[in-house]
Amino acid sequence: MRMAAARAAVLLMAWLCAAVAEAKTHHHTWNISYQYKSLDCFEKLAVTINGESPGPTIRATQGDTVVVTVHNKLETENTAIHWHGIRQHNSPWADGTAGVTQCPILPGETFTYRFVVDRPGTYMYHAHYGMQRVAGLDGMLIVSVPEGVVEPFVYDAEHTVLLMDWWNKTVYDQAVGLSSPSFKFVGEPQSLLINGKGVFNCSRLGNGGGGACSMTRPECGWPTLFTAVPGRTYRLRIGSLTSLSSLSFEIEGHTMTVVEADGYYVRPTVVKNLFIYSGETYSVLVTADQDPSRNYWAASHIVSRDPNKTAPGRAIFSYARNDPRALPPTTPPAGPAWDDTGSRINQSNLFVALPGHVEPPPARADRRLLLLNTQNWIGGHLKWAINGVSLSFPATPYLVAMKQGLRSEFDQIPPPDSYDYKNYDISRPPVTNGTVSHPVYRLAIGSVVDLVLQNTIQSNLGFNVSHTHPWHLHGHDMWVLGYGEGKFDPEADGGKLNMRNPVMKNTVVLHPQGWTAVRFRADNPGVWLFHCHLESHVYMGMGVVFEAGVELVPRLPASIIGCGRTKGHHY
Ligand SMILES: *[C@@H]1O[C@H](CO)[C@@H](O)[C@H](O)[C@H]1NC(C)=O
Ligand SMILES: *[C@@H]1O[C@H](CO)[C@@H](O)[C@H](O)[C@H]1NC(C)=O
Ligand SMILES: *[C@@H]1O[C@H](CO)[C@@H](O)[C@H](O)[C@H]1NC(C)=O
Ligand SMILES: *[C@@H]1O[C@H](CO)[C@@H](O)[C@H](O)[C@H]1NC(C)=O
Ligand SMILES: *[C@@H]1O[C@H](CO)[C@@H](O)[C@H](O)[C@H]1NC(C)=O
Ligand SMILES: *[C@@H]1O[C@H](CO)[C@@H](O)[C@H](O)[C@H]1NC(C)=O
Ligand SMILES: *[C@@H]1O[C@H](CO)[C@@H](O)[C@H](O)[C@H]1NC(C)=O
Ligand SMILES: [Cu+2]
Repeated sequence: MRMAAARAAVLLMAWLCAAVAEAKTHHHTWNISYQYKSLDCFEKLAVTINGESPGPTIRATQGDTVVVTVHNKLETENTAIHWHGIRQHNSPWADGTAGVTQCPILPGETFTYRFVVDRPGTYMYHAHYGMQRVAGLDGMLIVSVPEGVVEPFVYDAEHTVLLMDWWNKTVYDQAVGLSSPSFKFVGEPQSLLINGKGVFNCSRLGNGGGGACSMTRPECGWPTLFTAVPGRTYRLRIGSLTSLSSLSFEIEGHTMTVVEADGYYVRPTVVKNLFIYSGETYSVLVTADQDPSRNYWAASHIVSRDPNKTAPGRAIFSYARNDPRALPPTTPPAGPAWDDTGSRINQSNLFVALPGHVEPPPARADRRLLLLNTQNWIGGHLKWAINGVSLSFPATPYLVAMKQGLRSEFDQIPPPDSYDYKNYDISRPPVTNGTVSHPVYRLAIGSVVDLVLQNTIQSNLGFNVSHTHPWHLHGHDMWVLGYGEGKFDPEADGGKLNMRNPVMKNTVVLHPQGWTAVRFRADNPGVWLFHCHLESHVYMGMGVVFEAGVELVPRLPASIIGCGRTKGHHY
C-alpha cells in the first residue's frame, strides 16, 4: 500500500510539473488529396496530407492543445483521422473514428480536430475511414516532456522511424476484393517502407512495369535514417502503421535499448531485433559505437507471415564523416526466422514497467470479457468475428446514436461476455458461426475490466494457420498482464498474471495460437473502439465497441453529426 502511495505521489508530481508549464496551442491546416506517389519506385494513387505521404510529424509538449483543420479535397471519398494513443479525455468526439465517434468528413468539407495531449510519449495518427490508411494517410505525433522534467534516460538527439507496408494495387482493389462474395485477397505487400521510402525491384514486373515502375525516381530509394556522431547516443522513436505485416526492426552491428512503449517508460531492455506490431510505438536508445569509417544497414522484415513476397525495408544508418547516402559495404541483415513465434512471445514478456513511473494495476477487476477471435464465412462473405459477432460500423456513429437516443442504430442486446471456453477446441472452430451487426459492450463508468483475447487456428476454413493480431484500444491505456500459449483457462492462468510491474500500452499483440490478458479502467466517458489494428481485419469486422458513462459526455459538437439517422437535421 505504501509503495502504491509513493508511486502515486511520483505520478502526481509529474502531473503538477506538467500543469504549471505554460500550455501552447499548435495549429495545423491539412489538405487531404489524391496524388501519384512512387514511394517504392512503383507509381500509384496515394492519399496525402498537403501532398505528402507519410504526413508531417506533429510535435507538442505535454499539456498542449493540438488543433488540426482538415480540408477533405478527395473528390470522391470521405475521410476521418484518428490520433492514435491520445486518450481524448474531455473530447471523445475528436477520436476520429468514423462510425463510432463522428460522421465521416465529406468531400469538399472541412473538419477541425481539437484535443489536449495530456501524456508525453511517441504517438501516431492515421485515417480511420474504410481501409483508407492503406493508401498512406498517416504520420507520427510526438509529445515531449515539459521543460525541466527529466526523463529516466539520457540521449543526445532524437529521430523518428515510421514503418509501413505497401502494395502496388490501390486501396480500392484491396477493399473491394475483401468484401467480394468470392473474397479476392490482394496478397502480401510488395514493399516495406521506412520513413515513407523503399525499393521495389521493377525488373520483377513484366516489361519492367511499363512506365509505372522506375528505380531511378528520386522519390524512392533507401532513405538515410540520420547521421550519427561517433560516441553519441540517439533516441529513435519507432512506430509501425503497417496494414498487414508484423515486423522485426534492427540496425546492423548495433544493439537497441528499449526505454518506452506506447508512451510509458519500460525497464531498459537490450534487443538485437525489435519485434513491432501495427499500432505500436517504441523508443530505443542507440549508441554510435561501431567503426565510424562506414555506414550500416537498418532493416525491417516481415515476421509471422510469408516474408518471401515482400521486398524488405532498408535504410542507411550513417556515421558523420561518410556520405550519408553511401550504401553500406555489407550484405543487409537477413532478419530473424519469420515463423519463430517463441522468440516473439519471449520478447513480449521482456517488457515490464520502469518502477515508479507506471501506476500499478488495480488488484481486482469488476468484469472480465473472454474474446474469442475467429475467421468465418458469414452470409457468403469472409469475416472476422469476436465471440461470433462481426463488427460493422452503423450509419449513425455510436456516440451520436447514444446521445440522441437512436436505439435502433445499434444492437440493443449486448454481445456475449464469453464463449464456451471449457469445451471449445481452439484448433477446430465450428465451420459456420456468427452474425454481422453493430454490437456494444456497456461498461460501468470507472469500473475495472479485464479483456482476454483468445486466438484460434483457422482449420474451419481449411487452413492450419493462426495469425498475429495487434489489438488497439481507443480512449484508454491497458495494463498488459500476460501472454500465453494455447487456450486461456481462468482457473489455471488467472493466478499467473503479472500484477507487479506490467507495462501500460494502447496496442497489445495476440500471438498465433495464444492468448493475451489486459486490464483497463473504463474511466473515460464516451464510446470507444477496441480492434485488431490490421487494416484488412478491422475492415472484415475484427473489433468490439465499449461504451462507458456516455450520459456524462456534454453536448456533442454539431460538426460530428449529420449522417445516418441524423442526415438532413440541423443542429
Ligand atoms: C490547401 O489548398 C488550398 C486551395 O486549393 C490552397 O490555397 C492552400 O494553400 C492549401 N494549403 C496547404 C497547406 O497546402
Ligand atoms: C504487383 O506486383 C506483383 C509482384 O509482386 C506483380 O505480380 C503484379 O503484376 C503487380 N501489379 C501491378 C498492378 O503492377
Ligand atoms: C531484380 O530482379 C532481377 C530479376 O529477377 C534480378 O536479376 C536482379 O538481380 C534484381 N535486382 C536487385 C537489385 O535485387
Ligand atoms: C522463403 O524462401 C526460403 C528460401 O528460398 C524458403 O526456404 C522458405 O520455405 C520460403 N518461405 C515460405 C513461407 O515460403
Ligand atoms: C523462450 O523463453 C523460454 C524461457 O526462458 C526458453 O525456455 C525458450 O527457449 C525461449 N524460446 C525461444 C524461441 O527463444
Ligand atoms: C455458435 O455455434 C454454437 C453451436 O453451434 C451455438 O451454440 C452458438 O450460439 C453460436 N454462436 C453464435 C454467435 O451464433
Ligand atoms: C499445423 O502446423 C503446425 C506447425 O505450425 C504443426 O506442428 C501441426 O502438426 C500442423 N497440424 C496439422 C493438422 O497439419
Ligand atoms: Cu487481426
